[in-house]
Amino acid sequence: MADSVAIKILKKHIVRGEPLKGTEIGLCIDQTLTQDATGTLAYLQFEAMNLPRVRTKLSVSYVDHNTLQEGFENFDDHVFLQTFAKKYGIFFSKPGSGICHQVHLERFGVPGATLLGSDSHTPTGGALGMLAIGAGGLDVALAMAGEPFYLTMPDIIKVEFKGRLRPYVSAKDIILELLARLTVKGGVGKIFEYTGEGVKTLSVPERATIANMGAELGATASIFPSDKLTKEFLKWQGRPQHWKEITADKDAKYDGELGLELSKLVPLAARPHSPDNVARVKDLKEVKVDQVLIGSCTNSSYKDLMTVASILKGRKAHPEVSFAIAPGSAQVMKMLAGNGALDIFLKAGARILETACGPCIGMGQAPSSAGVSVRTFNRNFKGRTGTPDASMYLASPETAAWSAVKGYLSDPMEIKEKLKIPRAVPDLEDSLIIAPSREKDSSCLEVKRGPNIKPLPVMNPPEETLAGEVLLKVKDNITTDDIMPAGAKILPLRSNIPAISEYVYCKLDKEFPRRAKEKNGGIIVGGINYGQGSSREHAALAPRYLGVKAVIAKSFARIHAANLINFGIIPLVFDKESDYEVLNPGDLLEIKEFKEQLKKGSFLVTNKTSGAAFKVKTGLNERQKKIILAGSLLALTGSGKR
Ligand code: MIC
Ligand code: SF4
Repeated sequence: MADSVAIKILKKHIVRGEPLKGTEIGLCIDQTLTQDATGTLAYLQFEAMNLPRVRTKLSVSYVDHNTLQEGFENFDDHVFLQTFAKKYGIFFSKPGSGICHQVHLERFGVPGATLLGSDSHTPTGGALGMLAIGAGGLDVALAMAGEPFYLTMPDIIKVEFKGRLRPYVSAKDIILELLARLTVKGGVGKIFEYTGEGVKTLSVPERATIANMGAELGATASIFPSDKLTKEFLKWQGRPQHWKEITADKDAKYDGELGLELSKLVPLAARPHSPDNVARVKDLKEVKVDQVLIGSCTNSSYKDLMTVASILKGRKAHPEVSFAIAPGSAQVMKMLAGNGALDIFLKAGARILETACGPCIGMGQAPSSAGVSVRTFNRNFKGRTGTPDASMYLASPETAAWSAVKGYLSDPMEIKEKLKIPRAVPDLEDSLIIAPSREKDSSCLEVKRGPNIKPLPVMNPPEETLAGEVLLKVKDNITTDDIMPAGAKILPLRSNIPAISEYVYCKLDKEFPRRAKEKNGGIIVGGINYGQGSSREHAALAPRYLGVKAVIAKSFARIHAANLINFGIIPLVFDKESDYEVLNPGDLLEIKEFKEQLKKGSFLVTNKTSGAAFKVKTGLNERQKKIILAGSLLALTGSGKR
């Protein structure tokens, strides 16, 4: 049988079901990663499973999101994570070590392995030829406990690259082109597998940029072959033994395919407020820029930052541009310091930021009022910068650096000189990565928890009649940033569900939490692709804490739908999309004989306010129905009862 790279890895890891289109499969997970903003909950959930140690081949706990220590909360969380990691057999990557996806690529990723991470950009690992998937913290906790990870068998789409990028056009422009063609929902239920001659011209960090922003397409994963360039990268990382060749068979079958001629691409940018709102940089030259930020898990590799250094050498940032650079890892930072690039940045007038997510998640660097910010990041959702009326453009490091110099969004193809990127001299840096305790019995080790770490809420099973008011009606493509915003003020509450629930939907409707509590919970109505974006399970758990019982939408994003089910909120899909139009906030909805109707998977909903009735369905399988009936996945596994 001729297989794709994805199918080869899937076949080695499927422990439940068959790789048949549309059916549920259970995957054995080799590696997990968590980051601090989702990690504390994931580990509290793992703890509830009462196991002495993780059962994966490798688990890593990163601190990269909540690194601003304005109060005791974030540092307390770091201490919890570090002491937890030591006790339960998990590597701990300290703040300053770098952004989880960049560090994982450098130090831990293995071709052919499966990786599950409690961060939606985990698919970055696909650059190494691993099957890397983002999920909610509870799914990652279960994977650490040795349980399979369940998902609906995705379609495998072949993306064939032909030709080679021209100078000053980069991997970011490739993925922006795909976003322009496919939109933010174009990848839902799909794995993109990259093939073709063009792939051989892209190094692992360039592949990582593309795999990273597969998340913006809504894809389950993105995967590249593990070839000579992968071998070179791993050798360079001092891990040649981790390489093995994995390429697609010649006649491998795919569920769909598309092609891209790399030599035809030009620099692109995603305009506010969606990563698929793409235009040619050349056509945006009137846009005056107030801020340029280079970094994030999309574009902070050695290659990216040396490209920036080559452009900035002998040049200065425009005096009216606030310019900052955040290298992706301590390793990258050290190499930049060693080869003079840091010096170039400083001379160009750049501020050097910590090796962390930083401004990408609203931890500082909020733009000025109505300011224009050009960033090499992956998400430009409204308000994500921290400034509600700011405009964010997503672009390549080349475009960002050149725009910083010019003061306007500027096409780097205008630059006449050749890019000069010195070959990297390996200079590994692991001093911020702490290995777990090797003791066989670590039961005596203490996990330290500060007062911000609150126990998980208890979630009760559903009632016979599911009834509630429409608490909120929202439009298409609602993001988890809309549902549960991040930023320096709210992120420190990630370990405290009662406190963070006060911010649910606060940017769209400040009164939502009060109303939800007053009405004793209720129902949310949404449009297409509800819950796109991050994997934060807080976007399900906090609404659940406020009493939300169901979300009725036109369609859902994969990770958020799974998170809703895990926390006992039923995701329901309109049978007829036109029924969305006639629902109003405040309508009282009722589903009688809920359990009976759940068995069938379709429900009759009565609108007690208008007197009308309409049908909704759920694609839930038997396993997921059991979770809903138990009240939550933790309750089902017996670890949610106290
Ligand atoms: C993001 O980029 O939105 C985040 C912050 O990394 C999230 C995770 C989180 O909300 O903690 C993600 O992408 O999953
Ligand atoms: Fe961090 Fe931004 Fe990457 Fe999310 S997208 S992991 S916040 S750098």
